[in-house]
Amino acid sequence: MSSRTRRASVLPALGLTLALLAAGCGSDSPATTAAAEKPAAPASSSAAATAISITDPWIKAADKGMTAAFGTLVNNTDKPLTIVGASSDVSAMELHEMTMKDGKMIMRPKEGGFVLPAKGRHELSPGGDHLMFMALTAPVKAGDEVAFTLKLADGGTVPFTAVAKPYSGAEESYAPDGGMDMHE
Ligand SMILES: [Cu+2]
Repeated sequence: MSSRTRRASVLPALGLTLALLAAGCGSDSPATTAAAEKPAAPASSSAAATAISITDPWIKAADKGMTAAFGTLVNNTDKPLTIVGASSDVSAMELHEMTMKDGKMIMRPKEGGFVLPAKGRHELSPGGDHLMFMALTAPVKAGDEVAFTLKLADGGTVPFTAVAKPYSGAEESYAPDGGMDMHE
C-alpha cells in the first residue's frame, strides 16, 4: 500500500507504462523490484498443505464425549516432518498413542508428536496412533464431514476433512498419567 502510493505520486505516468511493459515481456524486467518490496506471503501454511497428505481420513461417529480420527499420513517431502498438534471446531484435540499398562491398552498423548520420515508414512488406526477429539460439542453422525487442522513443528498448518463412519472398536481407556479412566 505505502510503496504503491509513493510510486504513484512520484512517477504517475511512467510507473504505469513500466508496469504495462513488464506485464507484456515476461519475468526479467526492472519492475520486479517493485514486486519484491511486497512482504513475503505466509508461505508456510500453503507449503505445508502440499507437504503432507492423508489417505482415507475418517472419524468414528459419536454422539458426544470423545472420538478419534484415523488415516494414513503421507510426507511428500524429502525431509522428516513432525506433527505437534491438531485442532477442530467441534472439539479440543490431542495426538494420542496406545500403550500397554497393567495388562490393558490405554491411550495417552504422544510425546514428541507424530514423526513422518522423509517420503514416509505414518499410520493412524484404531489400536494405534490417532487424532483424539477430547469432548465433542455436537454429535458426529455417520456421513458427516469433520474438518480439522494439523499443526507442524515448523509452524505450518495442514487442513483436512474426515468422513464419519460407525465403528464399534476404539473404546480404549484414556490415561494421560496413569490413573484416569474416562468412560461415557
Ligand atoms: Cu485417544
